[in-house]
Amino acid sequence: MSKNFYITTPIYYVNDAPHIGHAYTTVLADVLTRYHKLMGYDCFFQTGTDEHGQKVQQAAEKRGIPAQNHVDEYNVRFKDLWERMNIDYDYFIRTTDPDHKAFVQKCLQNLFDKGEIYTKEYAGWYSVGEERFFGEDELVDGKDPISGRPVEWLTEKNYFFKMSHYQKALIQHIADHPDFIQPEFRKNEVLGFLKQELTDLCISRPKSRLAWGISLPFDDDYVTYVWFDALLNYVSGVLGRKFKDGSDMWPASYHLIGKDILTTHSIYWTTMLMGMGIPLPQHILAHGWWMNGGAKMSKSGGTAINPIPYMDEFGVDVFRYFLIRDMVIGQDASFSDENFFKRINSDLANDLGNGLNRVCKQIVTHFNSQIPAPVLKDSAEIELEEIASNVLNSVLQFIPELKLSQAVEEILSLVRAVNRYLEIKAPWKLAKDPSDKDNLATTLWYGAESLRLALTLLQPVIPKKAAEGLAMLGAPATLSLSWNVLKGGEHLGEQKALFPRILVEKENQPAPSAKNTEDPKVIGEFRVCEIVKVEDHPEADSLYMLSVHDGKRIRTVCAGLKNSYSVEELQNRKAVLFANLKPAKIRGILSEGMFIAADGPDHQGILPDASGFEVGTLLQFDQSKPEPLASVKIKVFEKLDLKVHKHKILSEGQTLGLPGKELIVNAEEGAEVH
Ligand code: ME8
Repeated sequence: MSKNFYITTPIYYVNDAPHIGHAYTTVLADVLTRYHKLMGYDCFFQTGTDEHGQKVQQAAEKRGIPAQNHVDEYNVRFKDLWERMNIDYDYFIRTTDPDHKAFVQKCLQNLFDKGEIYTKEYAGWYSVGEERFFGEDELVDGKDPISGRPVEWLTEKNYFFKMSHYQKALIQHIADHPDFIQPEFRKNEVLGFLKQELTDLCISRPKSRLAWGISLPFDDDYVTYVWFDALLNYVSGVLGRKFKDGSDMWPASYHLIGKDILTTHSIYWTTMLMGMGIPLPQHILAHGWWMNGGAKMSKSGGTAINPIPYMDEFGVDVFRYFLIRDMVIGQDASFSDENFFKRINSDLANDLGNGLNRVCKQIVTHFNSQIPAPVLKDSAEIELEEIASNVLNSVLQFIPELKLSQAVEEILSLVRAVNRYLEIKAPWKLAKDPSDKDNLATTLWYGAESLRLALTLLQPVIPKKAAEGLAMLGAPATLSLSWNVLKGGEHLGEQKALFPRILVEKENQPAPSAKNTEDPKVIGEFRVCEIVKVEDHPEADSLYMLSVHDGKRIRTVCAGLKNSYSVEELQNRKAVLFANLKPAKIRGILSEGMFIAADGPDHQGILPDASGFEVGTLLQFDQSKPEPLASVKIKVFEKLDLKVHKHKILSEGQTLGLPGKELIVNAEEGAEVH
């Protein structure tokens, strides 16, 4: 199988400033390129600007400057943003480049000579906004069906490309290449469109109406239709370029586009290529839209969000992370501060940042900043290594399928597994007993090595932060997807707080919605219970095996509380159980639920004081109603953002307890609750 990868973004109109929508497609291409490089592919990544056509001419007119000056200034806005976002493209194409213009003219002449382009008089409803004619039956309330703006009746002679000739061949191509247009439902949309008869494509504009474009080589009174010009960038940009193995870059592996330009790519572009006898790209992938307040983010609609302030305040990588993690390719996604803060705090500050700090801090303290070599390999280590290997395999499978959001979620599941492992092994406790030194060394090495792999896998998404994290762990500079890369004796690098928590003011938080299925109030069954029996876990030194009465029955719960409480202290104590957690075997014992506990200064768990509540009571966040709850996986629980504020347990500004009676925990302000 060819290990070459040529990926493109749309070339963006230089009529306005770039926004998050543009940033998204470009980050997506960058991340995919970096993943493919990591997987050993030879890659070429092209982006650029679409500089001709009516929109751009109008933008220049509005500024009162020649179009060429306007595009020379505005394309730089995109280049600057890509530099700021650490976009490692190989070539930035501008449609005003002489090479591109020459190629467009060559293609036009070639099609004209072959009789694929003809001239005819055309009359129709013309939309200035969309730069195209619409049929009477396409208008909505007499207006442009896309932009809703007025249309005008125009009659003019124009040049047409025989697009209709290729309708059958295109349908056949889509049938023969089921993954040509992705996702599947977009392919079906195109096939649906192709059920109607295709018309021919008007590829010219009279200069009397639009002067800013590439002149037709066979009629100097006309310029080329901007889409015919723009689409050719994908080929003109790689003319004469070769991959290292000598093969041509065209056909592209992937055209990444937003769903707004699916028709131009899957119908205009493909039939143009067929007409010219050039092979079709391998895949066209249409992603959804970033929405703001329920509407597509767009400059004209006043809903565009400028990415720069987010990056200035919170950093480039966390912003890249959010874009990649929060949009499932194909679906729309909503951009809001709330979603952004939540995602960064839970995934990067809590899970990744904390895990890394925990491991590094212990290595600094107990091994003089030198990575310890693993000595033992018990079932917990075997399990963690297995999780790491499964995560790696899933990620390598998700990437070629372009399921980036899912890939990132997999990687985070490894990070969470490391945090769980650390809680079970409790290195801070092992450190207290010199006879546990081997176990401590093993625990810290396994924690560090798993986090090294997670950071390596996240590198395409957060290149700078991943490099810093890997340096903190003393990992070699060359990225490696193998296991067993960290070497005992190597020094840790500079230690820093990689992902500071974003502090969110309570009053800025939106009203909680009880319908949200990820809402802690709805998913969490926080039940007061009594510990009736305390035993050591037969297989894990750091765990207790507790028999717990939940008001209805006795359950078994495994808990890493040895560092915090003696057997006597736990006996007959009331605690709060996250009771609808999916039962899971912990080192051979089925554990049905988990206690909630605040993080103490030495990572010991501090149980809340539930003595004032009846056994069996279902606690709630302020406004939630108790209702039967389905069991949830640990992953879901870990996403809850529970914190101590004024000795109470808060989630999204709401307090856990009963109406008028709050649950109290004797932990420090801001402590995490797990
Ligand atoms: O269409 N959400 O340029 P354009 C996600 N020049 N992506 C978005 C978005 C949103 N809200 N808004 C824009 C053009 N995009 C032509 C393309 S290609 C030969 C010519 C992204 O400046 C998305 O990739 O209007 C979309 O397809 C592209 O920007 C449109 O950029």
